[in-house]
Order: sequence, then C-alpha cells, then structure tokens
Amino acid sequence: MKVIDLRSDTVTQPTAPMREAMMAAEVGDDVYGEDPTVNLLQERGAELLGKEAALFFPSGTMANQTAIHSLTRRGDVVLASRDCHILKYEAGAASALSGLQIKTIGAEGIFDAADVRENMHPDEQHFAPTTVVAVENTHNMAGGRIFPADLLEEVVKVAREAGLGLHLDGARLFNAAVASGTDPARLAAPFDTVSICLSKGLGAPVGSLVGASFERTHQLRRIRKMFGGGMRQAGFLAAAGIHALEHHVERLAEDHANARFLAEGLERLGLAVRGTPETNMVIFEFEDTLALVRGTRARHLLINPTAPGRFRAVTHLDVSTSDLEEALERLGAVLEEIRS
Ligand code: TLP
Repeated sequence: MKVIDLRSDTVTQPTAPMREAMMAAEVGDDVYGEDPTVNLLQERGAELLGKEAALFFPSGTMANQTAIHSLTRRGDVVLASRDCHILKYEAGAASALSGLQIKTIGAEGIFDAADVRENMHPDEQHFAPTTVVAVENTHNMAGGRIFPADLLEEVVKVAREAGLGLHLDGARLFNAAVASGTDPARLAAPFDTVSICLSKGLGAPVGSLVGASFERTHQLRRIRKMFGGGMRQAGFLAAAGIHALEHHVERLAEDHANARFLAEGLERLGLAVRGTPETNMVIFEFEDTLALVRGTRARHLLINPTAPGRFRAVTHLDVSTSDLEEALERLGAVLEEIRS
C-alpha cells in the first residue's frame, strides 16, 4: 500500500531532473564565497525577492534566527503573530541564541496596526525595547493563511514610524505569491530581512535564503558563521534550489487546488474544516486525536495533529489529486471504524 504523506510539504523527494542538476553542479568553497552555484542561487533569489542580495542557509530556522539576531540586541522584544514559527517551532532559539522576548499579538496568524501600537513598549526605563515586528506569510499554524495586503500596509507604516525593524518569515512566500497573483518582490518589499524556504512547497531537499540589503547581508554572513551555518561545497544543494525556483513555483497552484479538493472531501466525511484553504494546508478537527492518528497510520496515511483534536494536512509535489481521492477513502474507512 502506497504511503500518502500529508504531514508537511517538507517530506518531498527530489525529482529526477533535480537530482541530475545536483549531480552536475559546479562547486567551490562557499565560506570563501567561491561556490559558483551558491552564488548563482543567491543572485536569482535576490532578484526574485527584489533585494540587493541574498544569502543561502541550511534551514529556515537558521535563516529566521540569523535575520532576527541581526535586527536586535539582547533583551529586546519582537512582536509577532500568535503561534508563529520563530517562537513555537524553533526550539527556543530566539531566547537561547539572541536573548529575545517574543510577544505574540493578533489572532489566526494576522495582526493589525492597532495590535502593534498597543503592544509596543514605551521608551522608558522599566520596559525592554521593542525593536522588530515579524510577519509570517503564509502563516503555518493558521493553515497556510495569506497576510492581508491592506493590514500589512498599515502594520508597516506604524512599525516604520516607531523606527522598528521588519522581518518576514516567508518560508512559504511563493505560495502566497502564486495564490494571490502577486509578485514575490512586492510581498517582500517592506521588510529588512526576508527568509524563504526552498525545501517546503518548492521541493528542494535542503535550503533557505534570506534576502536583504548588501550591508545587512555582510552582517548576516558573520552571524550565519557564528551559528554554524558556513557551508563549504554547498553548490550541490544550491543546484536543487535553482532547479526548484525555475520549475516548481508556478506548479504551487496545483497544490492549492488539491488542498481545496481535500477540504471539500473532508467536509463530505463530516469533519469540521477550518475555512477554505487559501494555499496548501487544510486544518480540520476530530475529537479523538489518538484514534485518528492510529487508524490513519495503520492505513499508511500520515497526517499530523497540531493540537489535541486538531489536524493539519498539507499538499505538495508528491501528492496528486488521485492520491487525495485514495486518502479520503482511507480516512472514510478509519472514521467508520471509530464511529462504529
Ligand atoms: N515548518 C515545519 C515544522 O517546523 C512545523 C512544517 O512542517 O511546517 N518558518 C515556517 C513558517 C515554517 O513552517 C518552517 C518549517 C520554518 C520556518 C523552518 O524551516 P526548517 O524546517 O527548514 O528549519
């Protein structure tokens, strides 16, 4: 029985042409800045994000943490969305590595200018300085939600007026760009630092980029080294990233259509689905978490719970519409078994 893996878009296998591109990569020592394939990826990434430069990272976590480290000093406060990745899923790195406090604001991955204004600390001796606003677009725990453009505009205005830095966790920025028909550079424009992941919907095995100014990239390179992310012949990985940017961006629309297809199917099975998927994630509820996990696993269907009674199913390069039809059938059988 084929395993249908909806745990995340991180689980994809490199395609045959991607593997060929990796094998054929010209490489050099990237700590010396001498890997031509890494350099090419960084140039392409900078261009796509509309930034002066981009830097290659081994993971989205290191990309985010390096970026926020560069924008802050120990003890500072970062305002970010509730359940954001930089706080919840990066092993406490913001406090452990940078001495930061992350204060979460808004709801469902979204916040507005008033949330920023009300939560920013006054410049007074009792308070830690608030120095950065971090946005996650799309928002993972809010189910792949796109940060609304009008709210973002207001948030940026208030943040800039207060002299705050702006970081974008754009692990799935290309999902947001494709789903909203917006140039990724436009989505990235207001931010000082923008991280994107090549290893999520874009299907590369490893890698992230941070887009920023030349000056900040110089600083990011030093922090990346300090965090242990200076890589040597990383061009083998960068080649996969270049291939992903060239071949796997437009196809994200298929993942989005598949997520909607899956959501409709789940509703037909009587499950409570949270909203219509905007991109490649479906959040649904089922009270007996353990029974559903056990039942689906026994049928080689993998779906992760994100909280008791709540599940996240993610569509990606390695699941087709017919795989999802099959997944719905298997899930139907599991539900019948639990409900009987
Ligand atoms: N997200 C993973 C898990 O860590 C939860 C997933 O399966 O979705 N930003 C966002 C918004 C992310 O969703 C992720 C990964 C990252 C950053 C970190 O990327 P990696 O895993 O490369 O460190």
